[in-house]
Amino acid sequence: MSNVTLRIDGEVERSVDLSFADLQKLPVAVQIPDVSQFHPGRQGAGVTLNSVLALVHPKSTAAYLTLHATADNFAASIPLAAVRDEGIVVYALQGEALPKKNGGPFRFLIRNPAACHTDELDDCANVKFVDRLELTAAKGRDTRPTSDEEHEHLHTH
Ligand SMILES: Nc1nc2c(c(=O)[nH]1)N[C@H]1C(S)=C(S)[C@@H](COP(=O)(O)O)O[C@H]1N2
Ligand SMILES: [Mo]
Repeated sequence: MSNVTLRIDGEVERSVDLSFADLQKLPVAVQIPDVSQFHPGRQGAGVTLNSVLALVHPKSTAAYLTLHATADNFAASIPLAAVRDEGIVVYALQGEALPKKNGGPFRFLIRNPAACHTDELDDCANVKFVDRLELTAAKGRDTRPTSDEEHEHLHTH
């Protein structure tokens, strides 16, 4: 089993570092056994964003969720209120850690994202290899492509 963790910090009462085992132990009611129900073509099991936020107790000052992927230096920062009930942290595939080819060990998914760069909650914010969920008062780091050209470049490099 993998011992890598997902950090949740920033404007919170208590930061946490969550492992595969920690996520697996969360109640059945917050588990999403198969994300392909929302995203045909994407695989894995996850937990609701709300269930992991409940562990850190966001402060009233937390207004943005900034998703960091150190692996490829990618980040997206989205309004917390809009994403709260939409976000999923994908962490498993067939009972094992989510493979890198699926964006693992942790991948963020929005249940119903808008097309790339048409909205704050777009497909580009479905951050792969995410290792830190940072709650911030203002909009944080965001490296998402803002034009078709940038988007094309990201997908071909
Ligand atoms: N870490 C990381 N996450 C990322 C990206 C990236 O380049 N790095 N690209 C984003 C973009 S622009 C899109 S459209 C989706 C593509 O997800 P997919 O590979 O599952 O189709 O991942 C998003 N998550
Ligand atoms: Mo995208």
